[in-house]
Amino acid sequence: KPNLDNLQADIWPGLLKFYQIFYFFNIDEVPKFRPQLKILADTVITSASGAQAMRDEILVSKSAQAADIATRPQVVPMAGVNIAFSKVGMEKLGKEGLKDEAFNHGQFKSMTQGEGVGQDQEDNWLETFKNGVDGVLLICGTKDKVEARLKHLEEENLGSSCGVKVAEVLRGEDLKSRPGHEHFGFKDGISQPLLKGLDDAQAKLPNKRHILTDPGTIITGKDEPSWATDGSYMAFRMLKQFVPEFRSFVETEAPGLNYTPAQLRARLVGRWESGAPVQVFPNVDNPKEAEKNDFDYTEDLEDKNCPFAAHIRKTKPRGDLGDRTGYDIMRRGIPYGKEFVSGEEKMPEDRGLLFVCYQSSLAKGFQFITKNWINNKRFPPRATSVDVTPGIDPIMGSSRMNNMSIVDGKGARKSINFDSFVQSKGGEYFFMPSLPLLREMATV
Ligand code: N7H
Repeated sequence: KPNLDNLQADIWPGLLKFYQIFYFFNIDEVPKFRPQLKILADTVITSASGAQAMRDEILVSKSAQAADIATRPQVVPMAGVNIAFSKVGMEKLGKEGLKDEAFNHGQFKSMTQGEGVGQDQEDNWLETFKNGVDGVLLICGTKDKVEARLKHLEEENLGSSCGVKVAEVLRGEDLKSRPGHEHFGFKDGISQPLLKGLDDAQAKLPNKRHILTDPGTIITGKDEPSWATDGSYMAFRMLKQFVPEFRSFVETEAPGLNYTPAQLRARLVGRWESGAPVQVFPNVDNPKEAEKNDFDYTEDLEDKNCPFAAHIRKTKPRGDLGDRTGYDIMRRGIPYGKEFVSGEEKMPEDRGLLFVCYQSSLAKGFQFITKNWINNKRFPPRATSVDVTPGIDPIMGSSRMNNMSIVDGKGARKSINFDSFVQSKGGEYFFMPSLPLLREMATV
């Protein structure tokens, strides 16, 4: 069980994010930065236990984060801060020896240079991420407080007199008209691994999955040097979403598949826009069951309700793999850019997801899911027993000219083709150290 005073909060239980700033930086002068890092570790960084206390105080209404905008005034203004470092950043601060190969190669190499994980187009990457960054500060909470916190940090602990130089600042915000949803229109953040010893009470609640995940899947422990205990690898990805393109694709394809556009959309993701799982509610959305997560695919061998390639079946195959855990990620992203308005022309807006996930091994987390599941047309393997090739995840599949298998509204098996609706603008792999490790890095 991790020490909650040592663990940074975004890993678990998660920093609350109505608004978030990602402050990417490079360390120019280590001796000047070290004392600032000490101050950050001692007085600024939010620990898991600190966040738990904040949550109790802040969320007057249990459902405030997901609830309608009208309930927002119940949220007390707040800001939480976490910090993570790339391989180069860790080394500058004297910590070598983390074992994760993808982390050590960096994301640019892993995702663009043919190591088989993804097919990111180098041209679409922000220069900042091509060049690499040493670290990132995550500042999360309510807008005014988060902006004020950044201003304060820039005056006190960041900047040239503190040995750091800003590389890129990205801002994400919960969608105003549909809080808790992402740009394609779907409720996000419903299904997360529940950690043994930490989430046991949650796992007993109605609608939750009762399966508990070993915390070692998300939080680093025995497979890394002892100084890395109570940390986690963080994969950050800036993922641009082509929303008008996604919507018009669905409108065009739905009639030929004997579905309404809403039914087809639900089958591409595996949940309706409300969040209700299409596996359990195949015909119409059921917003009352938006949070339902205690379902499985075992009884749906012919994938009539939920296509094998649907985003959530690809990324979390549940019973398709006999419910083996060990390949879980803790997702902590936030949308960026303006909300879609209907009637919008194609491509006017840069909008998408500032995707973040935590895991104790990128090889078993982000990289594994991307390579072996999302972009593997034969996954999940159970499909082969009914002679079906599932195809590529329609939400995250990275290549051009993807296709997936889908049973249409009249029960006929069909195949649909699509270019990806999400484009990577780059990112980086980071390590998020425990608070004691931050203090060690701050002192030599
Ligand atoms: Fe995904 N989307 O809007 O379609 N995702 N995702 N994701 N995703 C999920 O269950 C989305 C991405 C996972 O436990 C939901 O909380 C979009 C990457 C996993 O059943 C929706 C993007 C990776 C789950 C979306 C994106 C994953 C999941 C349903 C990028 C990993 C949990 C809400 C722009 C490599 C599955 C929910 C489970 C759920 C969407 C990216 C993985 C709506 C738009 C890169 C593991």
